[in-house]
Amino acid sequence: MVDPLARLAAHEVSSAQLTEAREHLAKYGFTKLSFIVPEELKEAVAAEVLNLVGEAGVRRDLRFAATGNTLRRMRNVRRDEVVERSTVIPAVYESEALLALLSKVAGEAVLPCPYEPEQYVITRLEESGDTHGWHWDDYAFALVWIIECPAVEHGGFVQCVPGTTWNKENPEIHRAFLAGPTYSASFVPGDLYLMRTDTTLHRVYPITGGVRTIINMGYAATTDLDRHISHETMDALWAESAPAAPHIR
Ligand SMILES: O=C(O)CCC(=O)C(=O)O
Ligand SMILES: [Fe+2]
Repeated sequence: MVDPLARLAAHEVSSAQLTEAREHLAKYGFTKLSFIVPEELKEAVAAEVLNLVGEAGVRRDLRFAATGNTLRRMRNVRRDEVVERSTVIPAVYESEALLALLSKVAGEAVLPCPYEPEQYVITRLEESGDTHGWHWDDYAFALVWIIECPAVEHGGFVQCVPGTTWNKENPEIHRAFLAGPTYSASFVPGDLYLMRTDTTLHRVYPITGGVRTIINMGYAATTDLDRHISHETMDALWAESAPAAPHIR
């Protein structure tokens, strides 16, 4: 079998593709990036994700005051469990070849997240009403790999409001909606997208059928390394056993 990471190092993308992606990211807060890795690597990552989510996933059903009490109803596998049980995913996350391509799309350095629990997480939406509700992320970028996804009739598509910022004490997400247009994008298994997640309010539309499985790889911008970042929503989200409604006010 060909080593999927060797394939990644040799993977070529055109400067036209990178330029188009950079412009889309700057305008819409996200860009589809399905060309950024070879198909063999997508297959290897998908195989590890599906294996992990079957073995180690934990159901969550939480609301967070820090994002205006929006819902997280999902199954997750945390970063530590991924590291223990897989080989390809941790290596891909740190791949210099991938980081260099992402940095070209972002127009600035895209760096591994200094806070390990936020480096990657697997999320599966599997029951009617499951959703990753409106939120911003703690770090600047997310690379999301779509492994399984229902047809749009059953929800599961991504919505976002670029150019918005997160005040954790007073999130005012309704004001963020009024600040600019909300964009919606659907993806299919095998797609990847990059989002500027600290300044793009985003969610996954609730599903009414099918299964949606992704792995989200979180990355930092240079400015994230200098400022203090609190991790309360993510720490609660990925806690060992989901506590009863920890953040409801
Ligand atoms: O599932 C997605 O497409 C987005 C996931 C997300 O926003 C997150 O994990 O923070
Ligand atoms: Fe997010």
